[in-house]
Amino acid sequence: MKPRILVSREVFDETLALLAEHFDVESNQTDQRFSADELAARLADKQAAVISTSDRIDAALLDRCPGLKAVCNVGVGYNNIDVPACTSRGVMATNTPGVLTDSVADYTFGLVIATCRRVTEGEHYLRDGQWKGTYLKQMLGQDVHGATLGIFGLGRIGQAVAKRAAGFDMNVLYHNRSPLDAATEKTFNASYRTKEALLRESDIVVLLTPYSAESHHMIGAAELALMKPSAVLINVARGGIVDDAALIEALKARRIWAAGMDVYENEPALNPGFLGLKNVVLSPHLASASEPTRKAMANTAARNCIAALTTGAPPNLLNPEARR
Ligand code: 8YV
Repeated sequence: MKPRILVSREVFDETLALLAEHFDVESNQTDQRFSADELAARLADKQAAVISTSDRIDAALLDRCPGLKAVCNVGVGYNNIDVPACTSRGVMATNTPGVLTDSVADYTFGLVIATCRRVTEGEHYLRDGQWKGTYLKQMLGQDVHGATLGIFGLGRIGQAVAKRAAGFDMNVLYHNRSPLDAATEKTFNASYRTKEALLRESDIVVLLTPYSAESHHMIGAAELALMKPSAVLINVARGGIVDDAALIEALKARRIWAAGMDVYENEPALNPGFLGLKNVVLSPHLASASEPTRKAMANTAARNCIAALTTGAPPNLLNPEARR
């Protein structure tokens, strides 16, 4: 009898076909997100799950699913998974690093340009019938080329963004918990700064750090007050890294020039204070959403699931100590 698994959100047919070679698959192709209670009920008789980054895997759920051996995220961020709780119960947890790096870096640069050059504001202006012709001082923006780019989190995606910045002749600063080695800094032409110095010196601040209790509200009113009034903040990491209410106040008061957001606190129920502002670009968590990349993510999660229940050694295992 094949192991039984759950695919908690809609995936591609090729992903389902790959999984069906190994498992008895229950899949949520209607893509209606399960409540915590329904997710636990559906996992109660499963050995593994391919899940989305919006599915919360915590101790309470795991205690209702004693047969679970692996949870496999379709995504690189895994703050939705209580990994220590998985480990203590012998449940392997995996993610999908690498396959989405360039798509997220591309989108990040698109959000930088759209925010600095007011692309979406211009489109709304035109669609609303306000455009009566061009004039010299119309919708003036900030230049991206030659600007100082400050990256919070110079990991895989941050380094891909730094590579793209070279093409725009940008000065790249970064902040990590500790400085990278000189060779890596040289490769990406990036200079380490403390958090405060990066905020003060950057024209464009890009957030690419993982979400954790440590990074919760890493950017709040005090940090926004350090930024230049002409500066732009870009969040493509996770909702919660920015105190959205503080950001809204800073945007209203023009304490910073603009923001580009792809993730939000309590998404999809983002703070309604964003909706009336013109100096913010809002996108619905799309940074990895190219078709090839989302297929690669789903298939990577599937291969992690297959390996977890066959060899016990999934390629992207977050908690090796959980292996039984
Ligand atoms: C989402 C992401 O997972 O990879 C991540 O961490 O945030 C995104 O790629 C996306 O919503 C996939 O479902």
